[in-house]
Amino acid sequence: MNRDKMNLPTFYSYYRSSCSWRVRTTLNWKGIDYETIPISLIKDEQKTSEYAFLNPFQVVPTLEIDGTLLTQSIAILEYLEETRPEKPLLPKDPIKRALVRSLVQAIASDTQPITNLRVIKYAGKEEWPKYWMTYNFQFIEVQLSSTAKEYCMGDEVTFADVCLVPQVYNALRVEVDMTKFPIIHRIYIKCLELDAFKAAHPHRQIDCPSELKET
Ligand SMILES: N[C@@H](CCC(=O)N[C@@H](CS)C(=O)NCC(=O)O)C(=O)O
Repeated sequence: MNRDKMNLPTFYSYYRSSCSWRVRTTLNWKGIDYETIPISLIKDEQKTSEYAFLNPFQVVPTLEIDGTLLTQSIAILEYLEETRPEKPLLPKDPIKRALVRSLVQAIASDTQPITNLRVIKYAGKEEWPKYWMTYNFQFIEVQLSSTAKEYCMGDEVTFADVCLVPQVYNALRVEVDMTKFPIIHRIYIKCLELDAFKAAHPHRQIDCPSELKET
């Protein structure tokens, strides 16, 4: 292995994980090259002792960068923003930053955790993720009606978009009726025109099954 390859950040992820997608988009947006190590959630590889050593929460993603292991996708996003401020994903204005973080929390704290694999399995109800995504999207749509233009926060791409896109992908998978959320859906389509989001799409990842794979 050549020296450059050895120094690349290592990203432990699963192609369909929305939390992994957030980090992939940010790495791509900021032009940070990295190597992916797939962790299959279907095979429960996140629960093996080898992986738990890297990530005590036994979830993806984990990013090894700058000689350290980072867990929790939002902490990783913030770290990348602080250490690689070029192509920022947080606005300069403190009010706009707070609004972006509010949208991030609405997705990363209020929506994704209650629709995560382990929660769905425990709830044992087929309608569970669809119900909670629909429920939370109604409030996100209201908030976006006052902040969004082309993207979630005016015309700037921010962490709000980075978090929204994978959540919408998940919502579409469980057949949430997106006609109820025209702003969210419009932003999803718009973001997927951008290279950083496109390249981070689950169907373009090395662990994506061949029947879903896109190039
Ligand atoms: N708060 C964590 C959540 C991570 C998380 O829930 N990851 C999901 C995939 S998006 C996972 O690994 N689920 C496996 C499981 O529930 O066992 C983060 O943002 O990194």
